[in-house]
Amino acid sequence: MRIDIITVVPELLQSPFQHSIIKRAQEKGLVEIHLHNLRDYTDTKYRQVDDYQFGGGAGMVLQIEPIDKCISKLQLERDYDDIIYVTPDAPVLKQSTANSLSLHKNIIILTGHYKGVDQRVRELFITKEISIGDYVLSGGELAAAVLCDAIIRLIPGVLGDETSALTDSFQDGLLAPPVYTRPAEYKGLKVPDILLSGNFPKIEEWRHEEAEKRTKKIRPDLI
Ligand code: 6GU
Repeated sequence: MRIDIITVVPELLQSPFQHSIIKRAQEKGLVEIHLHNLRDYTDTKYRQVDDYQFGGGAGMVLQIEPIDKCISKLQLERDYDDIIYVTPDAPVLKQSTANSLSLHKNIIILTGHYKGVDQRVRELFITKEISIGDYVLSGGELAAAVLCDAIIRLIPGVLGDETSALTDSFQDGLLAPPVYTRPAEYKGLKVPDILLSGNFPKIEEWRHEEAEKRTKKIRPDLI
């Protein structure tokens, strides 16, 4: 899979992809991530890519021309399955969205900053809009990092144990059950006996029940 990210703050997107699972996914050749600085696609003085909004109001808006130039250049080189704009005024990211995006070959992610992008960008180029939750971040870069992480870990071969993504919270519509490791007792707090029993069908049953209990308590909206 190839992911092209268009941003005015590429620095914000460097570290998130340089560690752990996402780093190894790139080393294994399972994903390529390319950052594009929107300011490289303008000839204007001071490399300005934003301007005041028509009609007045606080906040700058990213202009269509540099975005057009950047996306058009990328589209000359390959076809894209989706051109995604990350923005708080969009449907919220779900595990099912990440699942289907992980099957794509090439995607572009456009990140907004300031007040967002000129509406015509959304109408002309964007095929999918995604928010990562009901709160506002100062820019779309961290949201793009979250989205990429959610997608990349699902690409076959990225996680060592192929089944581990399948037992994530949300994969079956439930939160994950509690997990424990050694020691079996710590300051009087014991690991549930069932997990030490070696009875794997019973353990699976227990985990499912705990997942249901947890979901009912913390996220009843998921039931
Ligand atoms: Cl995608 N961008 C920004 N700026 N804030 C957000 C968001 C995105 N998703 C939730 N809040």
